[in-house]
Amino acid sequence: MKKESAATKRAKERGYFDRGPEWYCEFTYEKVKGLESEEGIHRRDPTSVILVDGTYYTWYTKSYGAHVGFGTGDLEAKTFPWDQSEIWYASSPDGEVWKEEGLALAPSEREAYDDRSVFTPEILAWDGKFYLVYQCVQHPYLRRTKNTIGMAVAESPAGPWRKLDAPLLKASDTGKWKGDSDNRFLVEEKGDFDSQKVHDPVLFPFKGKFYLYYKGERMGEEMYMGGRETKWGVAIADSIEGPYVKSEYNPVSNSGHETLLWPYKDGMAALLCTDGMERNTMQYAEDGINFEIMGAVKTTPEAAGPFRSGEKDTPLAGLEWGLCHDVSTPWNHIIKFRRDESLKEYFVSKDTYE
Ligand code: AAL
Repeated sequence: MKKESAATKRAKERGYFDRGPEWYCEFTYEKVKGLESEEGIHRRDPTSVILVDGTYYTWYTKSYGAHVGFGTGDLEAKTFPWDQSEIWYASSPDGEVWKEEGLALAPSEREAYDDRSVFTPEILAWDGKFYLVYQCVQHPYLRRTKNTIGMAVAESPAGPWRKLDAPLLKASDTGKWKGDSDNRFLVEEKGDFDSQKVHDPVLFPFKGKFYLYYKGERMGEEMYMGGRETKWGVAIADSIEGPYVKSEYNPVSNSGHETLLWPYKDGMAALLCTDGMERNTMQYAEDGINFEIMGAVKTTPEAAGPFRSGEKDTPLAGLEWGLCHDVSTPWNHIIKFRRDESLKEYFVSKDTYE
């Protein structure tokens, strides 16, 4: 009886050699005019790209000036590139040349849940209206600050935007800090995967309801096999403005950082990036909850917002191109990614022989 290694058994169990390259791709990147790196300004975390009456639109985090981090003693000091941010939007006739149109959302008046920063948006065009979901921070912004997710609604991409009165989603109330120092790693109890932060919201109409996927960050966060302890969750609502109820199956990923999902057939496809043992894997969940690994890629666009083409007959049709950010330079800026098809020639498909 031929002996089999664990790797061979695993490949057989998971059907590695029964599949073609349909879940594999690489990416190319290019600068886009109008959103290039600009001294003194951060532009990052772009939304998906939507096409409205022949024009492309995206929304993104915009902030001004350098950040100084925490612990300065000045509660007004900018902590992160995404602190004291606004959400701006841009339009394009072709996805290549972009025009910064202006402000979409600013933080609210002091004391509001989003009075410090509004950032990391995502967009959904639904039933003739436009919905932005985004991260909110209420002053002061400390290491232990818990953030929320907000929603704003408009009749047009140009706004005006109406913010909901209360956050759409909050971090879970399941952890317990240890002591009073502003150290987010000192905990009595870590709590759930989203016990400190709910980040990177993205909203889909799905199976007759609304699915709000998001990244959770945990109090007392640690580093495991492939990076930070960041996982995705989903909250589900019957109506688009909520209430959103977190799935009892959360977390729905064990890895990943910014959310990157798109509809495929009757389910949800995903590409996990940056953190965790399953980073750089393509995943699919027919039910939108139970994701299975479908493939692995070399690299991923960071904080990607794919063009929402509506195509969903092939696994990567929803990932043809889009915008993402480049945070490798002093001033974060937005670039374009494109799925690289040229590699297909390296895959010898079965019908090549016949
Ligand atoms: C982004 C996102 C969230 C984080 C920070 C700004 O890429 O993951 O928004 O808070 O980084």
